[in-house]
Amino acid sequence: MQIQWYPGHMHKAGKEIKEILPKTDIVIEVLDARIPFSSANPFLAQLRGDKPCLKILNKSDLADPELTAAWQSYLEREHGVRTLALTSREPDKMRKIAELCRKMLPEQVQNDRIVHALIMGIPNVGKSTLINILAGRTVAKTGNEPAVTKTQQRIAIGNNVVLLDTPGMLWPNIENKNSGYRLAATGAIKDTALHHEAIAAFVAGYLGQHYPACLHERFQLQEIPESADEVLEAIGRKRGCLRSGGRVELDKAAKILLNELRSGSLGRISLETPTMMEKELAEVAVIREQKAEKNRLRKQKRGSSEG
Ligand SMILES: Nc1nc2c(ncn2[C@@H]2O[C@H](COP(=O)(O)OP(=O)(O)O)[C@@H](O)[C@H]2O)c(=O)[nH]1
Ligand SMILES: [Mg+2]
Repeated sequence: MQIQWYPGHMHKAGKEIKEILPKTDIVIEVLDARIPFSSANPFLAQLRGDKPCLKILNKSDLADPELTAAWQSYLEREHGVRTLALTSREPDKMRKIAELCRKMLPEQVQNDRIVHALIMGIPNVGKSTLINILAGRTVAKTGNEPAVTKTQQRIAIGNNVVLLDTPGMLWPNIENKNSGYRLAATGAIKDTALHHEAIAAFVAGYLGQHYPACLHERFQLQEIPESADEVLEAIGRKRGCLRSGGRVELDKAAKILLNELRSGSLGRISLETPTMMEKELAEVAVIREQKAEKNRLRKQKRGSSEG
């Protein structure tokens, strides 16, 4: 799946983050708990350096609690990283963020200094909702549209902690093909009509492998077909998405499956694990190396033909 992010946007966001980072004590990275790898910005870790980082696994009401716990311990293996699994359904728990930020910065607290926290994350992970809950009033616009231009805000959230809301935008993990599917499946990026069926087939195949019980319960599938396309077709058949002649209307089946996944009707489902992430990162590294090698060869060839 091809997702276009303009290099100009990336460059601008990177530049803004570099400017603001020295003025901050801690980074709060908001992730989608269902896809903590795919919803992370791949360059943030690098930009952040050794600045402490609190990773919020947000929308945890929609994620598989067991996998969320696994992700938390995995992510916390990194030095300076702490995690919290949160949901806007439990605003009181969200308000613990300020307290944890201070705990992570003993020096700041000892000297009675204000803690400046930079809150970041890709569109649609629930940043604005979280900020409004922490601020105790509406300071950020929520909704599905990512705001492209936005001015920097400073928001006091109690406990002597001030939030800095990033302008510009962060892009998700797009180098990995599966991450593209997961981002589209969760609604983090727009799915066009063209990709609808492919995204739903990806989800159907994944559910067949990792959540067969959900397919049994929700769609009464007795046997789970081998291929992803067949799973989607079986779902469509069970839901009566039939054309005259008995053919399954796949587009309709796709919409049903994606809607039910996104709304949580299928239950609490996570779409990736730390093991999957490590495997995919290794695959991406190989592809990247192959591309670089091809480029080198092409340049060599050009060089020798010119010389
Ligand atoms: N289920 C669920 N939905 C959430 C949660 N937080 C935010 N949302 C929804 O996710 C969408 C995007 O939220 P928003 O705060 O605008 O995300 P932002 O783009 O990161 O600022 C909205 O429809 C919110 O209602 C959550 O914890 N659980
Ligand atoms: Mg927002």
